[in-house]
Amino acid sequence: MENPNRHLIIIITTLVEMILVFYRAEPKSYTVGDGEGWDIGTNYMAWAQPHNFTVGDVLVFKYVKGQHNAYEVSKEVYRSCDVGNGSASAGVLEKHETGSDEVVLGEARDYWFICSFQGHCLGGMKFGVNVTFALIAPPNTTHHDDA
Ligand SMILES: *[C@@H]1O[C@H](CO)[C@@H](O)[C@H](O)[C@H]1NC(C)=O
Ligand SMILES: *[C@@H]1O[C@H](CO)[C@@H](O)[C@H](O)[C@H]1NC(C)=O
Ligand SMILES: *[C@@H]1O[C@H](CO)[C@@H](O)[C@H](O)[C@H]1NC(C)=O
Ligand SMILES: *[C@@H]1O[C@H](CO)[C@@H](O)[C@H](O)[C@H]1NC(C)=O
Ligand SMILES: [Cu+2]
Repeated sequence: MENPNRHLIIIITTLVEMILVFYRAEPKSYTVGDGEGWDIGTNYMAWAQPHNFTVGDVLVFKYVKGQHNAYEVSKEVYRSCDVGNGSASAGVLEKHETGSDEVVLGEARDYWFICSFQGHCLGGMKFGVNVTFALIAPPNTTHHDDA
């Protein structure tokens, strides 16, 4: 005998799953370094590490304009802290220098950030983030029919 509520249950379950998916996908804004902002003396790799960044999230760099900057760079420049002549071919992809930079993580890839002021990158103003699609790990709904 079929449970008359079966279809209702399926509809509710589907709605709940959709709500969860949209909730997970909602972009978040992160202030780099939290209350410390973007400055010398903070371990930014340690700051970034526990976060799961997803496409659409925003990084906000807060610092005194003219004393720091936030360059998005290649992995090589992140490693070496050497921005060369500062061009794209030297590995500098984007320059943010307003003191309140909102950087949208628009793609699912690695992003690398440094401050290009002399000694600041070597002093720790550098980190990378792995940005993934919000839906890359949906609830495990693997079916076993084809086993
Ligand atoms: C990040 O993802 C991992 C693995 O899916 C999870 O264990 C961890 O709780 C997540 N961290 C945050 C801050 O959501
Ligand atoms: C900047 O340096 C790169 C190599 O790092 C070079 O390919 C490029 O031509 C240089 N650009 C300018 C404008 O000097
Ligand atoms: C992202 O993850 C890959 C694979 O785990 C790793 O090789 C890479 O260094 C990570 N990038 C960052 C910015 O942590
Ligand atoms: C999903 O569940 C199946 C069976 O329960 C398991 O073998 C598989 O490893 C799970 N996948 C993930 C990503 O957890
Ligand atoms: Cu700096």
